[in-house]
Amino acid sequence: ARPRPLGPYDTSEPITPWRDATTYNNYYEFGLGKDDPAREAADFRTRPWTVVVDGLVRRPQRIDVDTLTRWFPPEERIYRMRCVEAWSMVMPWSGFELGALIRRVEPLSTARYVAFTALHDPERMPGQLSDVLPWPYVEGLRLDEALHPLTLLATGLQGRPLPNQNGAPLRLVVPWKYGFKSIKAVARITFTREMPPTTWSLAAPDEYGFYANVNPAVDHPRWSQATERRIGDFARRPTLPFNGYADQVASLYAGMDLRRNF
Ligand SMILES: Nc1nc2c(c(=O)[nH]1)N[C@H]1C(S)=C(S)[C@@H](COP(=O)(O)O)O[C@H]1N2
Ligand SMILES: [Mo]
Repeated sequence: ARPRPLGPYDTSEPITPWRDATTYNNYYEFGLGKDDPAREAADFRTRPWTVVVDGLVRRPQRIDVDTLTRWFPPEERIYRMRCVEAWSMVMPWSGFELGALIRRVEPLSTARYVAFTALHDPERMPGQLSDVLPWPYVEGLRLDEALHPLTLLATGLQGRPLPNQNGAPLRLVVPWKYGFKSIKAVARITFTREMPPTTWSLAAPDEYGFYANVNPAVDHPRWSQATERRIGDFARRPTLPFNGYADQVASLYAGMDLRRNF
């Protein structure tokens, strides 16, 4: 098949091979090693799967994940992904804009943030038997970040259903932020007035902030963020502000001190 023309949100950079994208993963619910999730999540059951939408919305509801994809047919978006550990990939996600779901549930005017909660089920996610992180994994966005057209809920990768190790059946993708913001196995989406807690800022507040925008000028306390290793490449490459999406998202942070709000 002829490749589809690239859209305004796509990168034309070479796609990370399937094998790397599905065997080099961070997913602490299924182990700490990069190759643990591919093995340990192999039998994870992702159906039935209900997403609870609640908090400050006019239409709180429980939605089956297959209903979501009927409402919002997934499209492909080829995005860069930059982990805070200074490696990166190029991922062709299938997904729909989180904004489409947000508009459908009608947030109240008091809603300022969106909180995400991953599944909490230690029998199915054995990593949750260890206290390496507080469980469940939680993340959050400001409402305007959540509404940005780059922000996706992904259900597929490289034209296939999302592999379990990449966050099936539903995973957030926020390509201008470090990878840990892109929470896997989303089970609950809650609209809040206050900034919600996030797993890595709870675990290590001086290392990981709420915003976590990719920023080559702000080093992690233990390593530089100025460069990254694209998985599959040998040489390192410079890391771009907002992971190369500055034209599209920098205005969200106008007037903010991004060294303090890291
Ligand atoms: N629930 C959950 N989501 C998670 C994580 C996790 O441990 N648990 N790890 C994060 C981190 S640190 C990264 S870099 C990305 C990795 O996504 P990938 O395995 O699809 O490349 O998932 C993020 N989402
Ligand atoms: Mo990460």
